[in-house]
Amino acid sequence: MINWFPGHMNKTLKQMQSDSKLCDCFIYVLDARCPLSCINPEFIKVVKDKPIIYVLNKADLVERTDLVIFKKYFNAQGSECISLNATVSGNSKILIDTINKIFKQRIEANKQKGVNFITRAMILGVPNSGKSTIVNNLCNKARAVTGNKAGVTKSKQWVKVSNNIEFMDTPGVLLPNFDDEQKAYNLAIVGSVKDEVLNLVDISIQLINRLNNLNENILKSKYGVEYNENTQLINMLQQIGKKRGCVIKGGEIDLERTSKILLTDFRSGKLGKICLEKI
Ligand SMILES: Nc1nc2c(ncn2[C@@H]2O[C@H](COP(=O)(O)OP(=O)(O)O)[C@@H](O)[C@H]2O)c(=O)[nH]1
Ligand SMILES: [Mg+2]
Repeated sequence: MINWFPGHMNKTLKQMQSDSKLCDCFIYVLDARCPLSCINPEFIKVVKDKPIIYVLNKADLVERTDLVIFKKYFNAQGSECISLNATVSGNSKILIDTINKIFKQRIEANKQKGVNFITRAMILGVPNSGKSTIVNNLCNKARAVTGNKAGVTKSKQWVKVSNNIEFMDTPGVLLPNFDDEQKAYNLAIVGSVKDEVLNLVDISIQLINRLNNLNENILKSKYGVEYNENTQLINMLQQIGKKRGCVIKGGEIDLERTSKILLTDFRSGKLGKICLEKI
């Protein structure tokens, strides 16, 4: 369904594996609307020995109960997990606190020796998960690139986000492999895959299907579209189009335009706080 080049992914993974040697920990930014779909299991294999902090970003777009469930899930794997609305200035500071908590012993041992130990982190995640927003949030937009450090690969630059924490300046962008079609669709729905390479009608049908399964009232209350088990999903999309005035000559519904409206409504939270995954 989605064009993806395994060769390209292998190259990215290799680069990240090599970059990961320069880092003490990883900040894996996930879209809270489909956290598991955002995870590339290959990455976890290549960096298994260092702490990963999972960030359920865009927490403002899902219910608290969903955040609690995913937090428990990642904690059970021995990882820290925080939820975040990175668009609110100051919120991302919780990441600094979490990193300091993980490396507390090492930081304090160094302090006693009079050394300000710098902890380095790589921020990574699928496109559009909020990586840049988080970094800008922590840097108050004035990105302080600290430049090369002795003993650190010259080509890497670091962004200072607190007095003892630096992020690798280029966030890692890694899509999961799309073997799991449902996960691929979730990513397309939340906007992690460029819309240009997608069939938006196909993606919208998938969204309608998920919404029907979650709660039939979502589409009913927003567009007045009723669902029963005999309803064809394409008919529901047509009804939404009719409701939203996406009619072309001859009374035909412009499904492409309808799909864009539906996806935009979902992505901006206008359909409510909705998590696409259940565990
Ligand atoms: N609602 C909401 N939107 C967010 C949040 N974090 C980022 N965004 C938005 O998501 C989009 C992608 O963010 P960006 O930082 O560019 O993602 P990146 O591709 O991972 O660097 C932007 O429009 C952000 O404003 C959040 O916590 N909540
Ligand atoms: Mg970015």
